[in-house]
Parts: sequence; C-alpha cells; structure tokens
Amino acid sequence: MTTRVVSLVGVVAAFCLGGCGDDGSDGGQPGAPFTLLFDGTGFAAHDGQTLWVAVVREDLDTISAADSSTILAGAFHFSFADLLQEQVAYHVDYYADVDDNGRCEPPPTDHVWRALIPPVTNDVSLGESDSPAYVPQACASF
Ligand SMILES: [Ca+2]
Repeated sequence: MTTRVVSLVGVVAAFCLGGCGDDGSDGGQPGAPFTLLFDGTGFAAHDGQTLWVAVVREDLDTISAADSSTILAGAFHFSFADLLQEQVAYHVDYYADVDDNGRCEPPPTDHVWRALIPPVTNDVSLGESDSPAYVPQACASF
C-alpha cells in the first residue's frame, strides 16, 4: 500500500515538471467561469453614498455585470459568481455618487475609479481603498 502511494506521487510530480505550478496551482477548474469578489475599505468619506459598479469585458468592450450598494462604515462588498471567462481581461469601473443624483459625473462632482483585471486564470478578489487617483473616463460605463 505504501509503495503504491509513493509511486502515485511520483507520477503526479513527474507530470507537473512539464508545466504545473504557475499561479493557478489549485487547478481543477479548467475553462470554468470564475467568481469576482470586489471589496472596498477606507471609504469612510463616502459613508451613506451609493457606490455603482460595472464590470467591463475588455476584448468586447461590453458590460458583463453591474450593481450598486450603499457605502457603510467605509466599506462595500460585491460578489459576482461565475462571471469571468478564462483568459479574458476585464476592468471594474466604479464611482461614489457624491451628489446623489444617480448619474456618473467626472470629479470633483463624483469620485470615479477603475480597477484592472488581467487575463483571468482563477477566481479574482479585488481589494480597493479610497484614492484620489480618479479615472473620469470610467463614467462612460454608466
Ligand atoms: Ca452623480
């Protein structure tokens, strides 16, 4: 029994010499749509404001998902299950609706950001914090 286990490990190790061990090392999800978790912290200056989010697929320039949430205790959280396609790049456009009119306007009226997602190989967890590095053109997604 012990011998059998050892030889199996040997087979797996030899197989992986050919190319396992890059970032997606938990593997087992080839081609699956992947989940995007998008979290913000440090947004206390925007407490009570609505945060609007659009996930944009870069190769097609289309919006894959959109949502909104109220910023509470300086934080927000979004979960988009099975949204991301393998080897596709996305970006997340998001803004705090500072003047509370339901529309995205360039800073300083609203605060507008963009987070980049390189070609996807696994579930993605984005953590963003409040920053003055605004991206006014992200308003185009809303
Ligand atoms: Ca606005």
